[in-house]
Amino acid sequence: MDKIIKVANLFKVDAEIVKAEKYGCGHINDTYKLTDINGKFYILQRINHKVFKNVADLMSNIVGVTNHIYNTMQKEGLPTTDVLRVIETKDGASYYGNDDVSYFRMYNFVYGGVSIESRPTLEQFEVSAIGFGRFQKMLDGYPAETIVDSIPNFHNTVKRFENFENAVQLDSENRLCQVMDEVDWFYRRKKYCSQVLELIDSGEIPLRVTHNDTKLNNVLVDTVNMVPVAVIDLDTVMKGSILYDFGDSIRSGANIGAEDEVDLSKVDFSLELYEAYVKGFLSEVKDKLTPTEKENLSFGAILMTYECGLRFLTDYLEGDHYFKIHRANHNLDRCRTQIKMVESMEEHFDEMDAIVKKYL
Ligand code: ADP
Ligand code: GN1
Ligand code: MG
Repeated sequence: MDKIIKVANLFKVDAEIVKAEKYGCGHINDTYKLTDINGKFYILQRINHKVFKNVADLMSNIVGVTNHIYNTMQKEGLPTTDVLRVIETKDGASYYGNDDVSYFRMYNFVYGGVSIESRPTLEQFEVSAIGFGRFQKMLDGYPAETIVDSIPNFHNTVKRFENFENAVQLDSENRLCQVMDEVDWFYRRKKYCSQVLELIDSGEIPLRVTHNDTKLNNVLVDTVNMVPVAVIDLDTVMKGSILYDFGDSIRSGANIGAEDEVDLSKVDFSLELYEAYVKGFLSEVKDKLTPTEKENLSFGAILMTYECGLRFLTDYLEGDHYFKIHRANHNLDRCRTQIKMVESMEEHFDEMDAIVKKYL
């Protein structure tokens, strides 16, 4: 941790950083909670440079978006203490590092809320939906042309399927024989991949500035006063469909079990949780949705869950080099929960649509 503390003190902190500890459960970056000599906290992240290849562009996206949110909240007279902000280095840069030493950035520590990792209560999930819905509204009108794609084709499920097919063909780790059933399962649903992309291409679904990684633990919630505090993990803010943001929240939060639960009898899609999210999200954004977006909202949940399962399986086949793993078969376990979730959503699809209609 000495090295982390040394790096931390290169940033514009109020007082000397004296403690650093690993923090959070993200799958991509290395996150540290820092404490300065007066007991104040900060967040330092080692940016995953294999995933985010152009750190300068990535950070310019994040600085732009966080400034926009801060300014909007200030103009509206809303409290700004817990707004996510980039803390510069003492040299005035938004990040520190290079290819050799890796890349670091600092954020203020958001005190007012916590990450819920999985199994939210109905109320917590509704609050998370309000948080993501407000975030979406706040980005309405943000100049999309200033945002660089931090991961090109992030939610291009057709491309994701091609990557998956390559991994199957290469079978570089000799794991294919263990996952033939899962591979077959994804092939049987290949038609899902192009459905939203075709509607985007035909102009029926607009591209907006979206978060694209609206996992439950990426919104910090005040679980005492039951209010959303801050949307974090802004690495993937890019042009995208609102169906992606809605869908990924359902994928991660409307599960009665954890994303990596091994016992699949503990994993299932919950219509009650779905309803709680739909209620919160639509209370914020329903007025700006187009008819085609409304029609496809429920499918967005299936698509994002299918896509994430496909990505976990691809990573498993390629030797687990993308998502952080903490045990053998971790990505395979994650893939299997996504499969179970999709199957359950397919069974309940008409009820999901009825819930959307109820809150429109
Ligand atoms: P990853 O891309 O690896 O998911 P995140 O930016 O989501 O990284 O950070 C990982 C976790 O660290 C989050 O889920 C959250 O619990 C915590 N975290 C990140 N930033 C902050 C912050 N500014 N204040 C408080 N907690 C944070
Ligand atoms: C990653 O970074 P984190 O843990 O919030 C991933 C998401 C996946 C998610 C699955 C940049 O999210 O796309 O849906 O894991 N983020 C990136 O848990 O790939
Ligand atoms: Mg995260």
